[in-house]
Amino acid sequence: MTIRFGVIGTGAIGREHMRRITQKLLGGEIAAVTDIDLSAARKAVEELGIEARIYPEEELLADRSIDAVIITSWGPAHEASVLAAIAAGKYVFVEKPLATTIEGCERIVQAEEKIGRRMVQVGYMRRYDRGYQALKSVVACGELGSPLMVRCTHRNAAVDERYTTEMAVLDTLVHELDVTRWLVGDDYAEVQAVFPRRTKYAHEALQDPQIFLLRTQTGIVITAEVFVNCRYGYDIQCEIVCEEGTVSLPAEASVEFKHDALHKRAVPQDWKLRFADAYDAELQDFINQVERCNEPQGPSAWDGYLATLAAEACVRAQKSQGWESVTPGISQPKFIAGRV
Ligand code: NAI
Ligand code: NAD
Ligand code: ISE
Repeated sequence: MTIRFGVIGTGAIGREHMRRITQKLLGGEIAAVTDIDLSAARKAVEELGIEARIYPEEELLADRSIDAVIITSWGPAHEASVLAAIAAGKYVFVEKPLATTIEGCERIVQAEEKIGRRMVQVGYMRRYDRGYQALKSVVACGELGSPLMVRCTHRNAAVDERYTTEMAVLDTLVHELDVTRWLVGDDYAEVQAVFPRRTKYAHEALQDPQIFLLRTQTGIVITAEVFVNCRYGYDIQCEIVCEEGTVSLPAEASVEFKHDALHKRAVPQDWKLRFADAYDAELQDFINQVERCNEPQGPSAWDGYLATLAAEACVRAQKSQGWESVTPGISQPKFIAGRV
């Protein structure tokens, strides 16, 4: 059976996901597309040369021939689309963040809870990256002893004028907030933000770079740097320091140059290339599960809720510059496996 997808939001990543489902992955087709700007949806369909229908979101969700939706609109629009899709009985793959507010995430967790089974997978694709998976298995096997500290770096080459200080958390740091608790198997207790000197390349309203300190419930301390105008490219690093050794994210495969007395290596310029295999793997897994009428197995609405919960504490910490606690207001639904 081929899964018929509806795509909501045809910006940068919406078009990327449409292309990978059409040209690379097995078992899915893009059958319907919408965007708040319908001409953007039409352009995306024409560029890809597919037959998908183009209509407003309400009609897309009412279309019984659509099995699942991919929500790739901007973050603040996710909640309304996820809730409407669950109500229409569609499986949902939603890009991160699940929603930009804690209350919005709670409403989504509760909507799934009413149905009593998972319908939602969140696009925290790093869990499907082979480097992160290798890191997790080293920590889990216990060979290095318990993890004590984690050092993360998240750098983008540049951002545009619409990118704000809060987006450094809600749009960018959320990846570390999700993947680090998954790596070390522990939840966050408190967070703090520290602002270094600003780069001259940040626009006036943006604090860049930023550093976040996170303490987990068992006392692991994570330092996470977000620097979104680093100029030289897309650079993601992670080192876990344990009692008897350290383990680091492997450098991605890229050519090395030896030329003119220098030894150089190419740096990816954005997320599209750096995590291409992980995006393929997360969507293929989603398709495979939906095809078998199974619940999605990737990051859950509960994972999305916990990432936004920690993100909201980080936004408070940006303002207070003190420690802020991370306290869930709802409990984990029983049908979501009890893993961190
Ligand atoms: P974008 O700005 O390029 O595209 C967003 C699209 O959504 C635009 O075409 C816009 O017209 C449309 N849109 C906005 N509100 C809408 C609504 N209510 N209904 C329908 N369409 C709507 O943004 P981009 O970079 O594609 O990001 C989209 C989402 O993907 C964000 O949630 C972002 O966090 C996530 N993302 C995830 C990445 C990852 O590594 N997992 C990488 C890049 C983006
Ligand atoms: P984008 O701005 O390029 O695209 C967003 C699109 O959504 C636009 O076409 C916009 O018109 C449309 N849109 C906005 N609100 C809408 C609504 N209410 N209904 C329908 N369409 C709407 O953004 P993007 O870079 O493609 O990011 C989109 C999402 O993907 C964001 O949630 C972002 O966080 C996420 N993202 C994730 C990764 C990742 O590494 N996982 C990378 C990039 C983006
Ligand atoms: C973008 O939305 C992503 O998710 C990228 O992975 C991240 O590096 C970037 O900062 C975000 O804007």
